[in-house]
Amino acid sequence: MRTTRLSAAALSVAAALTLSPLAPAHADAIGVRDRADLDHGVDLRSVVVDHRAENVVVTTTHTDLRPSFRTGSSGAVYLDTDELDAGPEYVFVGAFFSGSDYQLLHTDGFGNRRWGQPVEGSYELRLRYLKDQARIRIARDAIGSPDQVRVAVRVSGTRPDGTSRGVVDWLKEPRSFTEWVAQ
Ligand SMILES: [Ca+2]
Ligand SMILES: [Ca+2]
Repeated sequence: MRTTRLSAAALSVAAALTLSPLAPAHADAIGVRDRADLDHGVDLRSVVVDHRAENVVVTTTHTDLRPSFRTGSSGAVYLDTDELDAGPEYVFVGAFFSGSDYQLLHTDGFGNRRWGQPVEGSYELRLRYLKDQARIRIARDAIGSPDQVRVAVRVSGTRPDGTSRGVVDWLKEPRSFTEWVAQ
């Protein structure tokens, strides 16, 4: 009986791996796609979270990321590092145009009214316009060296002609997190 159960479990694991090779149970990296659903170059198309030994690296890919400040392109990557404390503990905020600034902040939930003090630690934003990517690297020890992390991503932009309000795109649903990514 015991052997049978183990076989069934093993088969089930094998089936799961076959069906979703990109999302094993204890992934240290995941990729999540988002639809082309925004009429602006900042339109979020995918997010990759890579939980490395020393850093958490989050790469966002967009439809058409451009260096001009007129795009108004920016992003907020919320990081959930503690399952027992509801919501995100950190947020990385930055503009995605050339020469822009960025910062890693403490937060107590979503929305800029919840944002708190800047985090002391090593982190950086690199913009790769030829690949339409923003790459965020955060040292694990800057965010309390978590065993696992998950993210929620919000991007926004403005129209060059200034005739319409800003546009916003979340990864999947607003304020929704990816799966946990273990180190
Ligand atoms: Ca999108
Ligand atoms: Ca939390």
